[in-house]
Amino acid sequence: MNFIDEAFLEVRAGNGGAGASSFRREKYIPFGGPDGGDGGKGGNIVFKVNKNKNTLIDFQNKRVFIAKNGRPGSGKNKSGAAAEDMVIDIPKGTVIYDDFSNEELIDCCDSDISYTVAIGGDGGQGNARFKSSTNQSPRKFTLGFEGEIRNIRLELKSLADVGLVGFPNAGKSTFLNRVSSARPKIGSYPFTTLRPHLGTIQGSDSSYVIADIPGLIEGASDGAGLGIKFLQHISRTGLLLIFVDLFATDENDPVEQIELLKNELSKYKEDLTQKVSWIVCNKIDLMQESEVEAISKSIQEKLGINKEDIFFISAATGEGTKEILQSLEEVIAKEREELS
Ligand SMILES: Nc1nc2c(ncn2[C@@H]2O[C@H](COP(=O)(O)OP(=O)(O)OP(=O)(O)O)[C@@H](O)[C@H]2O)c(=O)[nH]1
Ligand SMILES: [Mg+2]
Repeated sequence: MNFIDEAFLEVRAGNGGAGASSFRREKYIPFGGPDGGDGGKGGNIVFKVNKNKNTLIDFQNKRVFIAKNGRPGSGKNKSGAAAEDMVIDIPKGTVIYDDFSNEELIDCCDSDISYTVAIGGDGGQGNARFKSSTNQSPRKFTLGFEGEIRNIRLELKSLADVGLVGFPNAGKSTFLNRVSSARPKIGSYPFTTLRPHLGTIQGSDSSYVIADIPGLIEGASDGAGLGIKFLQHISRTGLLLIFVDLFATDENDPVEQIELLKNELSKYKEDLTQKVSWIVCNKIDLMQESEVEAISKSIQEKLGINKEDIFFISAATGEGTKEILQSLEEVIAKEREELS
């Protein structure tokens, strides 16, 4: 399945139905009054969160959505029927923007609410409404109003609790495979992961979601590699795990990797270095214990990062992963408690 996280749509609410111009015609009543009914309202365009959806793929081909028009009014003072709303299902975490002004219209976090984005036009008035003391038989009626037309952009931002960031090959996907039932592809080449993957971790008391996103490289904020657009998926996570490849084949030592990554994170529009982040040094199975000690020290000293915020693991063997999960569960539980 392809992961589509952006879509451009044109939505057209329905037009209102026209009012009717009609006169009562009954046997033995020669001058029946006006009895044209009003037109019905056009359908709204409504977005609704559907828990079973997790991508915007449905919108890849279908880009224009048109709600039905209201029915016209008719004689005998009958109003036209209002059109039903057109309801469009979207995944939780979709943000809707006006594509012209770029204004954020709606942030669809809540699954129980419908979000109206374009309003259907009101129906026109039938001639019965125009009857007055001076005009007993008006022919006048009005047409329905046009429905709103909007060009919108949908952007999907995952609602994960934890985001994994790191250079390609650092072992982010290996980690997610190990700790959750998500199965992102693992490969010994850079950019194995081309789209975000979400994994649910079942803790002892609660569960939480980790997002694995494609690797970042130096210059990603200027478009290098796959760029930084995937950072939108972790812009809502409370916590970042910055993955360091202890066995990186290029020359970047752990301290340099962290500096480079933080630099790219700081260039994202919502400066992501403001988030709580922990350092996860991966692939300790390939290292000597003394090397690990030295690396931990230099991260603490050179970057001023607390010892408790640095983890050493092997995603491949599972060593150290339990400790991270435990710490994650604790802080997430605390965070949720504060929010509730
Ligand atoms: N020895 C060892 N190898 C590991 C470990 N974790 C990952 N690897 C290997 O490192 C390579 C990259 O792993 P991935 O999990 O695909 O890395 P990634 O960070 O998801 O990479 P991208 O998706 O390209 O960003 C694979 O060949 C893994 O088998 C580890 O703890 N120890
Ligand atoms: Mg990967």
